[in-house]
Amino acid sequence: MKEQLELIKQNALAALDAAENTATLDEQRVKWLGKKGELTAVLKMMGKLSAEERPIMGQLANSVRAEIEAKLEERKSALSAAALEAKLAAEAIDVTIPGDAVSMGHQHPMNQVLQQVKDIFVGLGYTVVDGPEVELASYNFTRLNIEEGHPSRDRSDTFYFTDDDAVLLRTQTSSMQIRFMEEHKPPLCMLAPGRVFRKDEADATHSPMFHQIEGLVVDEHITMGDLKGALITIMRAIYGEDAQMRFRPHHFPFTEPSCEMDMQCHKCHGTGEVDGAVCPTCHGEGWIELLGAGMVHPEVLRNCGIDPEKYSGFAFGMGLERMAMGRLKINDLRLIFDNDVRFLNQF
Ligand code: 2NL
Repeated sequence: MKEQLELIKQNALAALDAAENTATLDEQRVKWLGKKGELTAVLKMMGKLSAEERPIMGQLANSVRAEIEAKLEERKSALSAAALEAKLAAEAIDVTIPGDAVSMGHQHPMNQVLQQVKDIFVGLGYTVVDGPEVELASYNFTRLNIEEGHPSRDRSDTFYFTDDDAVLLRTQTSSMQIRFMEEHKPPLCMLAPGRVFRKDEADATHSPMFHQIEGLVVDEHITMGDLKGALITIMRAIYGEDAQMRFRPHHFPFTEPSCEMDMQCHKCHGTGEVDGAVCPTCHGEGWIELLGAGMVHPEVLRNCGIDPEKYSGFAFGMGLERMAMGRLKINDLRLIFDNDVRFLNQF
């Protein structure tokens, strides 16, 4: 019996030493120490021993069990340490490997130009205001001295919401300036940039939605000279100190007198020719139309509760896309709205 116990001990310890994972370790535990295990089988034979032998063998059996249990514990912790080691090695992250570059977006080219223009006007003391795109015809047309029946109010040109043509998508940001004059009394100096809507088929120079920037200054003794001075200052800030401009007489219902301002063509420098051919940018004109402006019509001031005998003002309006196209040399308006990153990334 002593030999049997010695054999169990040697075999068990050797088998446990050889166990490569916790599953095998558990099988071995059952095999040697379990209810139907080798050690139990030997213990069952204890009854056959003499009274003197029994405590000696009992003690030996207990020490064999204790040794096997100790070995089990030792192997268990060795295996779990090895498993942890392997897991750590497998999941190791090299924090020094450069990451995937995140490509940063940037402001849309049109918003870049808008921001520049706003900065310049804010520097001159203008207040930038925003307002509703769904507007009343009263603010969009009537109070701007655009009478009912005027061609610009035509249903084929304007997005109306109601059958009585009272509610519409604003066709110009002037509606904001009317609202501003209702709330504020002169002196006032404001800028109204925003989206406007007209029923136009989209082509290289038209879009049913585009952006406008309008400005308005009202105070005592404001003259056409102030208008010209303001516009020349602003255009030099945007296009450079040597920018050449000209003013031409024009007509708007909401200003009197009215004018348009042209910028000398940056491509042909006013000659209308490039390499002996008609300039592709200004089509031989030598000038590019940039904005409309004028002295606020007395009727418009009166419509806003401002006394035209005491106050006068100037106003101007320009298309932001047209401005961006000129500044960034973009030849098709639709590119600005398509938002193809191959286009946007060029700016
Ligand atoms: C253009 C012309 C213009 C105005 C807008 C205006 C606003 C008020 C009173 C008088 Cl509240 N005028 N705005 C004046 C002249 C021209 O825009 O061609 N825009 C793209």
